[in-house]
Order: sequence, then structure tokens, then C-alpha cells
Amino acid sequence: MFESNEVRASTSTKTALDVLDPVKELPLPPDFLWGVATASYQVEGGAEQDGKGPSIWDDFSHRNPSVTSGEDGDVACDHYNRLEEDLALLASYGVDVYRFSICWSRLIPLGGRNDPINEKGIAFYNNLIDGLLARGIRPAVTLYHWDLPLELQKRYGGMLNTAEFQADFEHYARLCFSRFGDRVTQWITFNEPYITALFGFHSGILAPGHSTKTGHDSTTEPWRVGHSQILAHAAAVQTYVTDFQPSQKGAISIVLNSDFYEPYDANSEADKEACQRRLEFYVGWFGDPIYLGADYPASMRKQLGSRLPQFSDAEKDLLKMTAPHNTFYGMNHYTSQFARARIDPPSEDDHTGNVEELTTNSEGVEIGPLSGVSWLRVTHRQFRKLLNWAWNRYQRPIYITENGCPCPGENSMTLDQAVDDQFRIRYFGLYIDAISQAINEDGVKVAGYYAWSFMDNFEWAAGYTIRFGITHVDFPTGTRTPKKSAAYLKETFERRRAAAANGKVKNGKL
Ligand code: GBH
Repeated sequence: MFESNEVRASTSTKTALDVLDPVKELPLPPDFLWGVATASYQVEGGAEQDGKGPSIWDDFSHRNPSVTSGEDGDVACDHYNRLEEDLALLASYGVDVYRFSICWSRLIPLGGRNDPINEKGIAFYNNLIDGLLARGIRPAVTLYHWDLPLELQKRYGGMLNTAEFQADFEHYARLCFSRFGDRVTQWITFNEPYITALFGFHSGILAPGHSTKTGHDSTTEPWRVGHSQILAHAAAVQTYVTDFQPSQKGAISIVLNSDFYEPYDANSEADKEACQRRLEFYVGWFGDPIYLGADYPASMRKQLGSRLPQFSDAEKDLLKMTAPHNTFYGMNHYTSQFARARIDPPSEDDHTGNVEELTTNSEGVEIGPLSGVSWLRVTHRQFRKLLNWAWNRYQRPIYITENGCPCPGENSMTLDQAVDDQFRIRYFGLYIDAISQAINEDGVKVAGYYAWSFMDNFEWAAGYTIRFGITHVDFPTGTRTPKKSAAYLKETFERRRAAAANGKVKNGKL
């Protein structure tokens, strides 16, 4: 669970660092973009300010404080009230891009297509976007990072009602394109639809907290919720392409996250197939309909039968029509695991493709060194493989829209210790090396990298105990202090891009 997963430093940082590979500082193309990312509920605060309506996260964190470590996002980083300070900080970091998400219930407090619009909410994002552009920073905007207007969950079950949700999301997206689209060149509809479906409607760890324990059917709800996000995404893409893109000229797509999977037993055909199946259940679920205009992967149809919704003829046409307009692949990636084929037939509750996920293989080798959170190990070699997998299957330039880690023991450190984040620096360095190798040695197109996160923030069910920021936030006072990784990112991207410009990379090869 998110909340019980903090890894305290049992060894000194030096020992934790010793187990990591050295960074090679491999070059990147001169036009490679880098930036940092956040999400509205995790940083904004201002939960009831200026007419904002409640989201399912306001409700979930207040109703289930035990699930969120007794914390909520009422204040978070207070980014809503510290906008100027945060803009100045972003500028000082030298980022090319800032990826943030819009809180739907700030713009439309009740969320629906016939509900009133809140101009003060619009004004906040206008100030943010204008402030970025004035500093030469490009906004990359996520429309949905998990904070559905609460009223839509109550009114018709939110994403469980595909037709209503699709229509309301399309209307909300249209509002964003019309008000902000003259200045936004990269749109992301949904952040990690897999996590929304499985953690919101299966384990119940994230809002709205559905699981069998709360009396819901976790054998069907996640697949319905996935279906709704795919169709709402496609409707938003169609709207953008038809009514806005001709004049606004931006790009639109979605962000899919996943681990990469290595076979538990490298000699087992069944385990190798399990890896592929696991990736199809994780990524292909959304990627095949959205990027290929195809049906769900055959492995999913086979296992899930009638529990996996069908696309109508009109929906198939919509997917086929919009697929080519998803011109980039947004990838959130943190870590990897081993996959072992289960011998027993899949349970109705299974969402993995009947695969057991492990951190150690059949020879007792760990997939990678542990970071400051139990689910995240440093697995840069597998990152390179995932880049190849996504490129081969979907053939879209990839933007890494999130990547990062907490340092071991970080939350228990003094400020001086926390800002000296050598473990994070090494993690970034290794993962950026993997991107360079994928580009220059494997021929994969990777166009940008956004570190998660701009600052320590509300880490969902883990509350404030897990810190992913390149900026330290002292939550009681809101004080921001740059960590060393912030300077490292600026310098490493400058060095790596200059190496290419200076001719150290010829014909795309090292
Ligand atoms: C991203 O999700 C989110 O987009 C971002 O908001 C978040 O802050 C960031 O990751 C860091 O967590 O505790 O064993 O149940 C990444 C996908 C899915 C990774 C849930 C952690 C919890 C595993 N996340 N998973 S566990």
C-alpha cells in the first residue's frame, strides 16, 4: 500500500549509492526538451478557494484519513497562492517545459456540461500559462490527473457511466481548448488511465475507493472505467482536431504508465510470454485502441470474455479516425519487476494477465536497488527496454512525462541532508543515459523528459511521507528549498545537448 511503504535508510546514503551503477552522461539531441511535472491535487491546495467545487479526492481524503495517512490536499504546497514564487523557481531551474494538470472542478465546480463555469478558476490557469510563457517555458497540460468533480461521481457514477462521462469530459476539454489552447502546444487528456481503473476501482487505494471491501464489483468496474477513459479521450481528440488544432497547432495524446517486465526464469517460455501478456494488460489495454485504432489486445479478450466491454461500430470508427492524431506517446515510468506465469487458471479478479509480479528472479537476483519507497527500485536497463517496446508497438515519438524517485530515508532527514539528494541525482543520471542509448543505439525516438516532481507534494495515499521533489517543501510553512538534483538536471541536459551539437554524435550514433 502507498501508506505503509516508506523505506527508511537502514544504511547510510553512501552505502545506498554504492550499489548503483556509475552515470555515463551520454549525449542527447540538441533539440531534446526537458522539464518538470506536477498534478493539481498534489500541489495546489486552495481546496475551497475562489469557487472551486469539491473533487473525488477532497471527498476521499476527508472520508478516509486512514487511507491517506491522516493527510489531505487542502493546503498541499499552497501552489494556488504561491504562483509567482513557483514561476520564479521554475525559471531559475532552466526548464523548457512545465507539465501541470487542470483541476476540472475549479473550472466547472459541478463538472457537467450544463453546469456553470467559474471564471476565477479560469483566471488562475491563465495566470499560470501566461507566467510560464513570459519566462520562456512551454506549458504541457494534463486535463485529468485523478481529481474528478465529486458531483459527477454522485450524479451518475462518474466513469462507470460511459456515455455521460464521455459527454461531460468532451465539454470540459472543449472549454480548456477554447480558453487556453491559443497558448498550449501539448495536451494530455488522461494521466495513467490504468491506475485510475485499478487503484480507484479494484484495490480502492485511490479515489473513489471502490473495491470488493466497499461492496463494489472489482471483476467488472475497472474494465468499464478503462473503456470510459478511452472513449472520452477519443472524443476530446476529435474535438481538438476538428475545431481547434487547425488554428492552434498543438499536439494531443494520453499518458500511459507501466513497469517493464523481465522473465522470472530466463529460460522459461511461459515466463517470457507472461512478460508480454503483462505489458498488454498494462499498456496495450489503452495503447492498442488509442494509437492503433484497434480492439483490446487478444490476450485480454481471451481472459476477460464478456467482462471486457465491446466497442460499437460508431466507437470503432471514432478510434480509427482519431488514432493517427495522437502524435506522441506520453510515458510515465519509474521501475520494473519480474513476471512469472501462474499455473492455475486466472481468477475473475485478476487484472495482470495471470502473472505473478516479483522483485527477485529464479536465481535470487534482485531487479534493482531499492529507493525510498517499497515499490520503486532502480531499473534503468529495463527502462531502455520499455522505450523500445513502446516504440516498436506504437511508432510515436516518446515524451517521458514522469520519472523520478525518493531517496532512501528522505522523509526522516534534516533539511541539509534532504537537499543533498545524491541518490536521486544518480537515478536521474542513469535513466537519462538509458534514453540516450535508446535514441542513439536503438533508433527509438524520444523527444522530451519531465522529471517527477517539481516539488515534494501530496503523494496520494502516502500523504506527505514520500518525497519525489527536486525542490524540498517544508509543509508546515510552505518554504521551498532547491535540492541539488535541480541544479544537476539543468547542467546534465546542457552538457548532453551540447555534446551532440559539438559533433560528438554523428549520424545519430555515438
Ligand atoms: C505516478 O503514478 C502519478 O502519476 C503521480 O501522481 C505520483 O505522484 C507518482 O507516480 C509517484 O508515485 O504502493 O505498492 O500499492 C505512478 C504509478 C501506481 C506507482 C501505484 C505506485 C503504488 C504501488 N503508481 N503504485 S503500491
